[in-house]
Amino acid sequence: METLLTLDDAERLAEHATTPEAWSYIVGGAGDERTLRWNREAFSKFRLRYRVLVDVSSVSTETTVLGTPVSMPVLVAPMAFHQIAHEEGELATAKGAAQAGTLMCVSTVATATPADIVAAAPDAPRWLQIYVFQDRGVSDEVIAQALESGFTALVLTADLPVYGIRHREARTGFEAPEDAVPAIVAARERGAEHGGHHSLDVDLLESSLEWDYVSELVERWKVPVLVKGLVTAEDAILACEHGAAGVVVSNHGGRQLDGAIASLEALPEVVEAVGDRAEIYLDGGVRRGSDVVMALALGARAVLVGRPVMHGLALGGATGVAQVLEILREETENALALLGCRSPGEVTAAHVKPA
Ligand code: FNR
Ligand code: LAC
Repeated sequence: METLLTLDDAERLAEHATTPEAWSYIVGGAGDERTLRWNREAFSKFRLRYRVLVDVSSVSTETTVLGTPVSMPVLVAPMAFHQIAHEEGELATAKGAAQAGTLMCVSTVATATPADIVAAAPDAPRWLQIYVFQDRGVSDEVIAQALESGFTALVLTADLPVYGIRHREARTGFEAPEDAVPAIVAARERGAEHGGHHSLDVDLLESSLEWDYVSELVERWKVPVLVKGLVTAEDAILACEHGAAGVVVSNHGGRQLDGAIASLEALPEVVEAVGDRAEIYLDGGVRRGSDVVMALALGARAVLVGRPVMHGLALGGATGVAQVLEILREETENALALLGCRSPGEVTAAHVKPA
């Protein structure tokens, strides 16, 4: 594959490396795609206050996430169906993330089992994203297998009680590769009916979940639980009260409620409400190292990136994923140095102000 300079390069080139159907699913947002745009635009609503004459001859992007060491404050966001981008699917993503030294959050609706993903890159850190099937046994089996294979945390996605309205997918007629999704195959084997009118067969998923499910997860599985997909202080406080070890400030990459607040704009209120009771993560629209440090300055411990990873995967499998992540790592290192910081831990609220 050709060498990429920026994440935007990867996006531009990846369009030609995928089918129109897969592309519509990957890049699309909900409704008029306002939130999708706002996620990106929000990074122009704050300005970095950099400090000078700091010895930055040695800068490291390394940090920890829930105690796990990673090469940079950038993780791979959970995304469904990696096989639509590359035949090796999640196995390639896992290898690419491992090569870049960072953590992959694996989707419940991955096109590979947790055990196979671990086998592809055994020594890399991993979290499991959870969607709860109406047949709870399906989710429990995925969780049990992931934890046995060495996954270290559960990330409950809370912003998909129903599927967003996604016109791009509808127009191309994208269909999920459901037969290649072990969790969906298991749900069928256990008698679930095919609902079939969305790309993700969300009729299989539970739309009645409430906060007590977070405490249930915490008590049952005895690993840290994060709640992903909240954008308010109110919900962040509830997450803490129900035992969450972390929250991911996210609007699902603009794929769910159109008109929802940009994730970066929601970050300050969550940071203020949570304090040091839980680790705070952010995703949505992160495309530059300068975005990463801005999120850190606003109080995130790390960010997750979604679509750019799919773009890298489509372009070059594991190598493409590693290249995209390495671009972000190098840009983050550069931004840290120019901000006057030697490590992510040195970035503070004083490094940012509203535009
Ligand atoms: C997602 N996202 C997602 N989230 C989740 O919790 N479980 C999932 O299975 C998926 N699937 C999924 C598929 C695709 C193709 C995309 C693009 C996104 C949302 C994802 O985790 C994350 O919140 C956003 O992608 C972040 O925004 P950016 O980085 O794509 O702008
Ligand atoms: C999506 C679901 C699967 O955003 O999370 O497409």
